[in-house]
Amino acid sequence: MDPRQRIEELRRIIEHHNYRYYVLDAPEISDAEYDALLRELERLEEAHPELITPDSPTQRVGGEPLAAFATVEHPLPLLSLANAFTEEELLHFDRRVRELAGEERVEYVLELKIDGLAVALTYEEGTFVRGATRGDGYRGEDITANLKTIRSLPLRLQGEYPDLLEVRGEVFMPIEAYRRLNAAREERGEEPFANPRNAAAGSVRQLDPRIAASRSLDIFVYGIGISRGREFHTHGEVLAFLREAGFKVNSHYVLCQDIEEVLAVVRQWDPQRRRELPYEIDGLVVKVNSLALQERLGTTAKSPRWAIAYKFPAEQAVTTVKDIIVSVGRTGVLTPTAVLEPVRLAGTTVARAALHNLDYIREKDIRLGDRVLVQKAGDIIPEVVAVLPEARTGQEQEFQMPERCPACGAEVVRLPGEAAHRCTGMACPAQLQEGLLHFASRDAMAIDGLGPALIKQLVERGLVKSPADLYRLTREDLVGLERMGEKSAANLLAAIEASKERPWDRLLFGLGIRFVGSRVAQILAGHFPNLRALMASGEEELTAIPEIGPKVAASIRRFFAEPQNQGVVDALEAAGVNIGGKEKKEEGGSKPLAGKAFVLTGTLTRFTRSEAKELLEGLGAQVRGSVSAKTDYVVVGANPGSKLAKARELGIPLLTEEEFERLLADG
Ligand code: 1X8
Repeated sequence: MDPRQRIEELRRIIEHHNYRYYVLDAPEISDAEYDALLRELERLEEAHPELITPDSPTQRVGGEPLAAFATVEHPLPLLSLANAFTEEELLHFDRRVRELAGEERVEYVLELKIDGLAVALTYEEGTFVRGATRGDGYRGEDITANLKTIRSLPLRLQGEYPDLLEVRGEVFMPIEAYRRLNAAREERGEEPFANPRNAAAGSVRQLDPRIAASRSLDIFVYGIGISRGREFHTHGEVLAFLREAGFKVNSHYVLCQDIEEVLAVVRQWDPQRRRELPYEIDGLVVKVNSLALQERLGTTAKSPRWAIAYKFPAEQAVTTVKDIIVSVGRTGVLTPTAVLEPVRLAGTTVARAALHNLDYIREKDIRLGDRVLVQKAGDIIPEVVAVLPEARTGQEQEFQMPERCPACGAEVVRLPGEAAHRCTGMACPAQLQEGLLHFASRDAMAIDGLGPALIKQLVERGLVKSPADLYRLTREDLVGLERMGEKSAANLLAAIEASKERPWDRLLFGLGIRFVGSRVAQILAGHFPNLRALMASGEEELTAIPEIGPKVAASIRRFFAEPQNQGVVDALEAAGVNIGGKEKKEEGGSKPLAGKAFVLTGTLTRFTRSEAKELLEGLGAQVRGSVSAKTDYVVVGANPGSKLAKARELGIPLLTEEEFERLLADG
């Protein structure tokens, strides 16, 4: 068969099975059969790259990460909905609609309000061409690449469709996927998302579509913004059309003859029933069914007059604050938590409530022993809504933040303008894993092979209590750890040994001083001959450096004033780590590439990407992730990506690996 024909056929078949699986939840073939079809298509497209089209199912998971999201102007604004919190307010909405319409009775469609992220999807001639976030309603971000990774989103429409179609919907993360994602994040020592909504928003805002692809996002569509070439008369008709076109439309919508019927259905959505859904909803949406009437009612500046969101009352309970405890997070932030007399709430027993920070506690005037009203925000994390002052006995006690870190005893500081109290100890056990990961990271000491799982083991077994302990590790310490053989142990020890010779600005960055990123560290290393000289400098000397402001200077002073941190520096120096030489670093003279911007694409044979970056930066150049008009040179290795095309388009000088080597040698 002509490959072109077979490719087309495979695409149709695969998208059909996608639809069966992801939209209808009714697969017709096994995963293995599906994979075989996809592989056949991939092979054919590999052999005939000229036949690849953006709407091919192989193109769902995009290639290169984006540098930034483009802004998209919405041709028709995405408005927010007015809210109703009581049945009374729904009746009021209905009265107003009927008044403006001059009608006795108005039909409504009642739908679920999905707690996710509003998006607009544009289809031209039935092909998905663009997806955007709501943004401020008028302008959003182009998240097409990330949306394509959602398997229930059709890349091509089925049946008869308008030539131009803009549909609206809500991207969300199913609760089960959210739980799995958070469990995996905690496992890796990453901050969990606070709720599925944030997880969905965080995933959609990833510049690398491969990350979005790994996140199990889903989408319900619920309306049309623009339809050119096809007319609809009722919202019910719109929903039926969307379903036929291949979209995932939530099945819980109900056509109601009047507001009384709406109220009856609203009452059916009790907390118990809500909890049975595999995704979160934050209310119900009531829409006028007739599109002609919608048009007549029009919109206010903020929201349509023909729709309203009914928000469920939060489930609340009254209990007592038995204690307020403080935990230290991985970044050193002290977080107070209320320990509650256990109480049943929204299907679970609640014994803790997040208090966030001291301002929050003072603002609500929460004291130990208080009777408080608690609720679940977004149905997940309990929070204290208010104190019941009438229940006070006078025995309640004001809470004080500890002055010393409960995990390590180092000084606790709160910076002006910040809500958080932080521990300043760099060997603080609460921050140790995160601190070590940063210390070993590519732009710091670049210790290859020292990843989160290994760090976790080293810390848990008490082998490493500060970054300096890394330099005391022996072969015997390492073999016997999970997934650690003789060879990897030897490699790791060699990598740790090699890191002793890093330029001292990288060590400085690796210490993890607040506000000292790698650029600030480089600037400081340009002004001080070594770490000791920096440690001995006063705030005035620091702020005399043009790029160093009072905030950074104070942070540096505070860091080195902490005995725990001085101890770590002593131990690092004793271990033989380079803390800088005697002489002040020459600036300018040896930086022949100062101010030049480089981009690397493809694989180099004689350097890893980070080596090439390091060499270039050593000569004063900047290495950027994407090509723009400001790029001076693009270094092209084997199998270059789209950056090469972009560079050609912009006429940016290209360097082969040989030319690049010569440049380094001459520099
Ligand atoms: C927002 C939402 C709407 C619907 C569901 N979930 C949402 N988050 C719906 O219409 N079923 S409508 C909407 C809006 O207009 N801002």
